[in-house]
Amino acid sequence: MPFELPDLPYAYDALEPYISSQTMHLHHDKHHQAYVTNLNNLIEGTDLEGKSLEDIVVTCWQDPAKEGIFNNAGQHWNHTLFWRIMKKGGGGAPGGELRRRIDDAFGSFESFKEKFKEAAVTVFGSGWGWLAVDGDELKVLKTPNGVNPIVHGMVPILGIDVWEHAYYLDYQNRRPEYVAAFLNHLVDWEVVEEELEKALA
Ligand code: MN3
Repeated sequence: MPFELPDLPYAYDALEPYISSQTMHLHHDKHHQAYVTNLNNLIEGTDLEGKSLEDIVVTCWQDPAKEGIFNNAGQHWNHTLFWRIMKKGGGGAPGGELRRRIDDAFGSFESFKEKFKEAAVTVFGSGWGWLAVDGDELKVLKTPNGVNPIVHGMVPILGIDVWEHAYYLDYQNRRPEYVAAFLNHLVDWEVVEEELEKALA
């Protein structure tokens, strides 16, 4: 069964005015679709066919012969999480266990936001900013290109795409504004909390 592009869990214009329908169409229908198509073509007929996406990412990490597979598999994983952890009318602050763990790890939700913003804004070139579970702890980190924290043994529960294709039409070079809009208006903290529960299970 080849990998498939997941549908967005909301309409293409649901995240306006923070992310335009035009960006969502290009980003989901063209960029994410291309990662899925390339991944399927690259693994067809190899021993990776039929393996889970996580297995493929971890197996191909730092294997120069499998760099193309790694990049496309990582990006398929990353975008699949990215669509799910946003919603119309998102933002605000998390509650429950997630909030307790954020306060424990970063001192406060405000300092978590500062740390996450700094990580995402300072990715040099293309990459991702993350909140991830590392053992029993929450960590903020950034990764280049399509690298996913699972290669470092962590489980990401929130991620922001800071490749220019994610924000250039809407924000041009103003990446900090895009990251702030993501945190303040788009993050679906309920889904992030579900991801935390899965990661700790
Ligand atoms: Mn992208």
